[in-house]
Amino acid sequence: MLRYVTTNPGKIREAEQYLRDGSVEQLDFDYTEIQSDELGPIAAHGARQAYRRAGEPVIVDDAGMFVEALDGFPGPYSSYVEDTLGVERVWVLASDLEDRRASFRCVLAYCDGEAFDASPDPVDRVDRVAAAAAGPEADDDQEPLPVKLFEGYVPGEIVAPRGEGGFGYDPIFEHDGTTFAEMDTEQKNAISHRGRALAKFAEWFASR
Ligand code: ITT
Repeated sequence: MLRYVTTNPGKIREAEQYLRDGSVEQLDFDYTEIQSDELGPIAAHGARQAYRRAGEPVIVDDAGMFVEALDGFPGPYSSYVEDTLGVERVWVLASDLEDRRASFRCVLAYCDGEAFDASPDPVDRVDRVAAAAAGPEADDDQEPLPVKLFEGYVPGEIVAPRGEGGFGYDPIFEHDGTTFAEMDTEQKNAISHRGRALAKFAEWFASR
């Protein structure tokens, strides 16, 4: 059984459209998020931790909204900013900007304890936490758990909140005139960062 490791049921609703027939189940495990300016290492570290916990194939996804004129803020800190500032105040901050271009990005990390072929999608082989714990005397030949990464991106614009669907930043993210919160799951998946990453993953996973 494939476990989608998240505390966010919204992610599961989206993932189920790609991984049907009860092949994926939520594992509500709040893995420790390392701090990084990039989503990939955060997701990869979460996948290693979750795999060690579950002992079964796992998917972890790390996502965020990046506002261009704010140098990508909140980006990898989207979760912290949603919990502290709140999404409406992110809009208030951005409403002063002339350039309101933004994007959503998602990196989906898969780990089942086995090795992978390289490309086309990157394989994260650097177990940063284990390396830091082992210190400078670490044995460089020791293979960390490989994690396969699948990325998705969607451009859009930050707008005043609209819509009741979705979760997180969806009400303030508009793509082609419609916010993600005004779309149903199928419409959002067809264009979203997570949908794109899931489509790549589902195709690869089917042949694994
Ligand atoms: P897990 O870490 O347990 O999976 P989370 O919701 O914290 O749950 P992320 O760390 O990936 O997931 O999300 C970072 C933030 O970005 C968080 O505030 C989410 O609400 C938001 N977010 C992620 N994907 C989103 C999406 O598709 N639409 C809107 N907001 C999203």
